[in-house]
Amino acid sequence: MYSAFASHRNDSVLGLIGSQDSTLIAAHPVARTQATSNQPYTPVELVAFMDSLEDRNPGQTEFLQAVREVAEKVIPFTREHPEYEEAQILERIAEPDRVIHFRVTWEDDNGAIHVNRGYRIQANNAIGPYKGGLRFDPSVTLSVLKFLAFEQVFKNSLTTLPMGGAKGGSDFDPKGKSNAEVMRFCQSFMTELQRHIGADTDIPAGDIGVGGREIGFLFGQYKRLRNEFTGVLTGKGVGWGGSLIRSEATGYGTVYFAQEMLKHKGESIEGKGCVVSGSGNVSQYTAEKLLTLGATVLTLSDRSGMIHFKDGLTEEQLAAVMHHKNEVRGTLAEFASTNGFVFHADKKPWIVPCDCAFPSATQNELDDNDAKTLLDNGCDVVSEGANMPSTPEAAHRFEEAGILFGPGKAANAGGVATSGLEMSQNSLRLSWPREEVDEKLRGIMHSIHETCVQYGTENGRVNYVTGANIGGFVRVADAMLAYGVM
Ligand code: NDP
Ligand code: 2IT
Repeated sequence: MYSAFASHRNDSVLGLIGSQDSTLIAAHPVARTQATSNQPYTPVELVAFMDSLEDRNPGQTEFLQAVREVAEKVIPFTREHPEYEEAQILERIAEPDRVIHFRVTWEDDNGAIHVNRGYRIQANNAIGPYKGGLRFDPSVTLSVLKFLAFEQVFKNSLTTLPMGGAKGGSDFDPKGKSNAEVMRFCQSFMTELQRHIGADTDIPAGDIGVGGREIGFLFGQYKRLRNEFTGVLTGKGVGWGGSLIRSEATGYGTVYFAQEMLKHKGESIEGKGCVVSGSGNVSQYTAEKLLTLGATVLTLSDRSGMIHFKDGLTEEQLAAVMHHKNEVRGTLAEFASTNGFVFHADKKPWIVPCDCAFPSATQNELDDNDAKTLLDNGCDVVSEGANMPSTPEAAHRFEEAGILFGPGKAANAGGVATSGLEMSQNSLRLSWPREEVDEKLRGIMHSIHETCVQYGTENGRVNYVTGANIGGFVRVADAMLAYGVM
């Protein structure tokens, strides 16, 4: 019986049974109540589980959303596998092992002092040391990082590599800061974080607002404070312990996953019209791989709005966008105006008719209306480069439509998988050639697809949300069972 969280609200389903709600009394434990039209049936156990979780984590909307998506799939599964239910595995995964919260004080170029918040959420290390990115963005909150750390547990499990789940970051905004300011912030951040991480303990990497520049400053400070050159961070430069293909890996992997889904249906990505959101690391290499494979890239976007490349993005144009975003650190609005592109301020790519969509910017960037527009326009492949970019309503709509919908924890796992390969190379003290890393990345994306097929095939069709959530859960759950009660 769900849920064994220590505190229950009085009006939870468990409380309702035998008291106020006759529908639920009659329904418990097998029948289901129905939510809004495009949502799946809600088992009573799910309501109880989510009520308890909400009591323990009030207001943590992103975290609750991420856990709910997993619980919708895992709770019905654990009813058929009572060993997981009895051991309260899902409740245990939904409570991070450790939440580290610290002050980051730094000085700007004018000598003014600033205070930011730093975090590291160590969610679960059942199958390997904690592993996951760092995000520097003003939107960072405890809830956002807890959702990302929770997702990471399942994603890392799907890669088959030995990595637990974590996430960290700060509400620091690198935009508009000088290199020296970013350096001082990173040094201050690492001065505290270094106590909590290590090559066999917890290995951070990049995410939104944390790229090669930030990883350099962070790694340099770790090395200075600890006097050791170890694989404590991934996404390092190739000349100082980084892996070839790591920069490209998330975007490439998201396209490889779309290829796998299409191949399973007897189709190919060649010639498909694709919309890509964002114009950062993941979006850039998603676009690059799509061009290499003969697909057409119709859009890129950022916080300022969207460019619609009516004739398809060219390799030269992509190189120019990459220079503008990575070196100039400017907006797409500026890029469009200096390069003669029509710019759609504050618009998202989902209005552009396409075959495939690659949401690659941030969480909840694609809502129910956007999903409806995409489906109405004939889009039948969605491969999520970002973490949780589709709102629950949008994700349910894709699932119900039966399109090829690869959720982030499967589709974007190529990034962390290649981080795992970087860790292996660091341990071996050697570097693998580009082709070898790319081949391993392809193999991992293929195996994630196989796992989704294994756990997500329903009536002859693959539900990738079901497959990814259950497939990711089982490996972590089995390890936790082996360790006993802790
Ligand atoms: P970057 O910082 O390199 O790029 C982020 C892009 O998304 C930028 O174009 C940014 O716009 C845009 N963006 C961010 N927030 C918003 C917002 N609120 N509204 C509109 N656009 C926004 O980050 P990454 O490419 O590394 O990460 C993108 C996504 O992919 C994230 O969800 C991340 O968690 C996920 N991811 C990243 C992995 C990695 O290896 N880097 C691995 C797996 C998932 P602007 O340029 O204006 O800032
Ligand atoms: O969300 C993610 O998987 C990442 N940001 C990459 C994490 C990593 O450790 O490479």
